[in-house]
Amino acid sequence: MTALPLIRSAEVAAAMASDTPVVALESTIITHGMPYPQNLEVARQVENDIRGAGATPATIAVIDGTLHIGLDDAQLEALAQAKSVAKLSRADLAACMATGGTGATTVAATMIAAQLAGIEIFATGGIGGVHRGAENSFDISADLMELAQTRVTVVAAGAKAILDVEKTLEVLETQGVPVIAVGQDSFPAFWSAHSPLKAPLRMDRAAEIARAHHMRGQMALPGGQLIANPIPADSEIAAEALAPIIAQAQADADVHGIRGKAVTPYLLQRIFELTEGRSLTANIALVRNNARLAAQIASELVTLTR
Ligand code: PSU
Ligand code: MN
Repeated sequence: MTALPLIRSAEVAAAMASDTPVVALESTIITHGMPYPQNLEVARQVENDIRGAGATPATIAVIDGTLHIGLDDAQLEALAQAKSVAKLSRADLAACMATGGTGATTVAATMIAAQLAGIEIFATGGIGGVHRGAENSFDISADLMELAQTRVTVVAAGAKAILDVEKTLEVLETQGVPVIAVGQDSFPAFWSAHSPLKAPLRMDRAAEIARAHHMRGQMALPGGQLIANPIPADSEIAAEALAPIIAQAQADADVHGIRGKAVTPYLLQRIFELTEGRSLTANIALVRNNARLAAQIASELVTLTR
């Protein structure tokens, strides 16, 4: 039998060998979520935020058929500059690897890769969810079903208003995914700290989040937790300011017949244009904030499992 083509970077392998905390990072946010060169700066910054908080970053991507757990700077740069890199979710990951392809991993695919590599905590910006109009399009991100079956805790800034947030929370509840707001009762709305919806659960400390993750493992419950960490107040954009912009982006997507995997990247790019870059500034602040919290959770988890 041939071995699974999975390689840990030297930094990640050393961290895991010495039982120190590791945080997984996705790569679709680099290739499809932000424009070059900010995407490269952010990828580096987020890695350094995690190192600064005492953990080791493991950015995940498929390069020439190999699943890489941790990228070096040249690999990060190549991904950040690449045009037309595949966006890999659960459905595409194995096929890409089997055919020697190169692709960026979404939340769902990054969770699968993290679990294969033995990494339990993952930081990102926003997860995919139930799109507006899903009652007609059936567009529901595979990220939600992944959270139900793969035991990785994902730190995100809630769900963005390009999604139907209420339906997204309903699907997560049906799938048995704990949704935990950090330090507040409301479910955060990505670019804004608060949405009108109450989060099902609330925790105020990284140690509690780590304990809940560990408890699920002890109970052999499959699936992860969604940690909804609000954007720092000084970086948020008011929901009222964004509402018309999101409506415009959605209308443009409909006019241009954008479907399937292209929907999320299209909306993100359109909102970036319509806010003249303000959406990106906020996005960067919240991803870095999530990375720091994920590093703390990973550190707490190490003390529980050592
Ligand atoms: N939301 C963001 N930024 C992103 C994504 C979502 O704010 O970059 C990416 C993530 O990789 C996520 C994916 O897993 O989009 C979801 O895509 P889809 O809706 O096609 O499942
Ligand atoms: Mn979709």
